[in-house]
Amino acid sequence: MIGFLIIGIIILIGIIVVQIGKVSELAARIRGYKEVEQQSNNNQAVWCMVFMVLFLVLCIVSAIYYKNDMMGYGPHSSASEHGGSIDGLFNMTLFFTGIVFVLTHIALFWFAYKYRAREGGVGKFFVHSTNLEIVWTAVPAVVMVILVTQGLVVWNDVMPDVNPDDEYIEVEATGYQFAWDIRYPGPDGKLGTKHYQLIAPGTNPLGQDWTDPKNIDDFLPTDIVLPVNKKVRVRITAKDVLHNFYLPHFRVKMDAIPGLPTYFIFTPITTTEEYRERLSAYPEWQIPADPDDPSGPQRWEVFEYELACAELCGKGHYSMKRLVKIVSEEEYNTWLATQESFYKTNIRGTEDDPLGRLLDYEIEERTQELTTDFESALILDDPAEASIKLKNVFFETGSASLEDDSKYELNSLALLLSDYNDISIEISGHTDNTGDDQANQLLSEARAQAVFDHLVAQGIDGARLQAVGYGPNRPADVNDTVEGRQNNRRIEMRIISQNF
Ligand SMILES: [Cu+2]
Repeated sequence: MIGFLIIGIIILIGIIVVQIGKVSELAARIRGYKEVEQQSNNNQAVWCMVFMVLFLVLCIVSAIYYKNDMMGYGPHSSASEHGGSIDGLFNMTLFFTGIVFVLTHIALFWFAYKYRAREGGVGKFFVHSTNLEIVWTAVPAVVMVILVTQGLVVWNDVMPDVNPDDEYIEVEATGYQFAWDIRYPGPDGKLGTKHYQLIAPGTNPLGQDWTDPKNIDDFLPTDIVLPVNKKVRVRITAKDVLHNFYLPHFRVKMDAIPGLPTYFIFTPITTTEEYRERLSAYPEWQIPADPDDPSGPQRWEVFEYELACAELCGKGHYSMKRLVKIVSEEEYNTWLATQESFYKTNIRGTEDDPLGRLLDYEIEERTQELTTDFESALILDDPAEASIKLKNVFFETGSASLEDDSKYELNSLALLLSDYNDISIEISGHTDNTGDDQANQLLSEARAQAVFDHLVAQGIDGARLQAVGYGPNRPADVNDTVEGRQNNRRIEMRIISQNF
């Protein structure tokens, strides 16, 4: 409806303009063309001057008005180390182009005013002016040289790759229609290899090669979290069309090209919290973030850095957003610790898994835990008081045959016993109280014996080991919950003698 009204109004205005034209034509016929034309030329010349002044004033006023929303001004000084030099370059370019902008507009409209058509006016005609040509060639050339040289200086400053001995975090960003996959290298600090033929939507979005150990700990987080004041190298690539990795607050912008990895190196210097603090001083940011909830948090309180795609890559282009969080080193490490590797959460144990074993760091963690338990028992006045649960020894249900995964814990225990070769231990089997007592008793004995046999097979002297079964008689937990019963079914060890 409103659309029709607007079209109607436009048609009416058109008719009015045509009618006014006809009226002035008639008036001209009455008064004489010359006089009307002169009057019209004078009017238009004055309007040109009015337009020029209004236009320039509007440009300057709006630039000042929106200053605090523009990168590089107000609260938006760069949040990265190199960003300042890019802002400087931008300001220098703006300075020169600003002068040209104002002067050419003044000249354009002033000439239209000054040299408007007049009765008997004749244009000055000249064929050639060497001086003029020198001036309009030399002045832009000098300005261009200044801008390009400065640009090169900044480019060389911003773009060099990392040195091999630099300390930096490498992160990978892969753009696709319409999102980013972010990959972190995990504890080994190295991103694993990929191959496009391994890409499988859902199960292997990046085509990681699971036989490469560097891939095993790589993780794909939702947000980009980075520690402040640490150099970051972003590997940038794309899976389908051109995208562009754009972090406006950090003055980072680099094309993501399928088949041609690019990179950008930057050092964030302002945490998200500090940036919010900065914004909080500006009235534009002291308004409710949600206009429908005036008592809710203010704009500055919910500010987040973001990653956007700056390439028009398709109809979902606008949705390629990821949050970027700059935090303290400490918070970063806490966050890192909560991230699970993609392999571990999505691949392990599936048919795509070529490995089927514990990861090195998990073995390391388990060994560490057992060693700590063992060594803290040793320093007790009576080490025999401490029962050490072998948390990672598992049996097949109802049987005394060890599951394959138990070997890691038992091998660690064997190593400990070789290190502390003056120690004898008791290995005890325990069950819950479900089922027949006699059967439970036998099962606990058989399981303790299985551990005994495994240790002997590892080269531990059987004389240092005692296998005992306690059946359900020494519960570690209650027997009326699933969890409690599970805690009761266990293998424990106890240091029973030590010959110093
Ligand atoms: Cu895109």
